[in-house]
Amino acid sequence: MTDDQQGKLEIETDMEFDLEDLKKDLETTRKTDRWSDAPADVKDIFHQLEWNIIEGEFHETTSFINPLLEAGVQARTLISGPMSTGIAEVGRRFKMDEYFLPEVMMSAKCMQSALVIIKPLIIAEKAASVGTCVIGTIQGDLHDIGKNIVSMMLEAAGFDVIDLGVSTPPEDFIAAIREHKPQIVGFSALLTTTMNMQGETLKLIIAEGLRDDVKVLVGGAPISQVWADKIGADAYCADALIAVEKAKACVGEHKDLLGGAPELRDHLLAMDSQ
Ligand code: B1M
Repeated sequence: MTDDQQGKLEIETDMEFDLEDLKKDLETTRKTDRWSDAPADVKDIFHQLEWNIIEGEFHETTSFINPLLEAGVQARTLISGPMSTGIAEVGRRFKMDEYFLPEVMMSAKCMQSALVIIKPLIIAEKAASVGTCVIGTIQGDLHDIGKNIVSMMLEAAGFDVIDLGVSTPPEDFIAAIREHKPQIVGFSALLTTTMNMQGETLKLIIAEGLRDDVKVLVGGAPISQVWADKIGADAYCADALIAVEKAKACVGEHKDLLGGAPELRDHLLAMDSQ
C-alpha cells in the first residue's frame, strides 16, 4: 500500500448518532444512513469492522483494515466511523449489563490492534513542528484508547507529544511540564470517579506556579464544558479533531494569551460553534 493509494475516498463520518438507533440498526437490517456516501463494498466492510469490534473478535480485526485502506479510505475515517460506532455500542451494552468486563476488554483489544496499523499512517502526515503537548490519562484511570487517538492526531498535526500513559499522578505532570516546557497539557478521564483528578492535577499546576505557562485541555466521555469551567481548564475537547483544532489555536492565534486567561477560554469555546 503506497502513500498515494491512501485517502482517495471522502466519506462523511462527522454525524451524530443515537445509540438507540444504532442498536436497532445492528439488531435488524443494518440498513442505516451512516456512511451513505461510501461505495457499497466499503460500507459492507465498515459494518463488518463495526460488528467485529462489538463481538470482540480481535484476532480478525486487522483483516478488515487493509482492504479498507486499499479501497482508499482514510485512516482517520476508520477511527471516526466504524471504530467509533462499534466501541460506542460496546459501551452501551456494558452499561445495560448486556456485556461484562471480559467482553469490553476483547473489544478494546480490537481497537488497539486496528490502531497499530493506523498509527503510522496518521503519523506519516506529520507537519512541521508547531509546539509541544504533554498528555496523559489521569491518576486512577486506565482507559487510553481515546487518549492515544488524540496523541496521534496531535502528532500528525505537528506537535511533539509527550505521552505520560495511563493513571498519571499529578506530580508526573508537573515533572513533565518542567522538563519539556509544553504550551499544551491534556488530561483524559473516562470515569466519573477519576474525573476529579483533572481538577486536582490542575490545582497542583497552579500551586507550582506553572498555570500561566500552559494551556490546559481536557477530554473524555464524562467530561463537558461545564466540568472544564468548574475546574478552570482552558478548553473542553469533545473529540480528537476538536482537540487538534484547539491545540493549534493555542500555539497559533492565541499564543500570546496566558494559560487560565478568561479570553482564552472564551475564544476556544467559540470554536465549538464554528
Ligand atoms: Co471502561 N468504562 N471501565 N473499560 N469503558 C467506560 C468509560 C464506561 C462509561 C462504560 C459504561 O458503563 N457504559 C464506564 C464508566 C462509568 C462511569 O464512570 N460513570 C466504565 C467502567 C465502569 C470501567 C471499570 C470501572 C469497570 C470495572 O472494573 N468494573 C474499569 C475501570 C478501570 C480503570 O480505569 N481503573 C473499566 C475498564 C475498561 C477496560 C480496561 C476493559 C477498557 C479500556 C481499555 C483501554 O482503554 N486500554 C474499557 C473500555 C474500552 C470502555 C468503553 C467501553 C470504551 C472507552 C473507549 O475507548 N472509547 C467505555 C464506554 C464509553 O466511553 N462510552 C467505558 C472510545 C474512545 C475513542 O473514546 O475515550 O471517549 P474516548 O475518547 C475520545 C473523546 O472522549 C476525546 O477524544 C477521544 C477521541 O475522539 N478525548 C480527549 C479523550 N481524552 C481526551 C483528552 C484530551 C482531548 C480529548 O486532551 C487534550
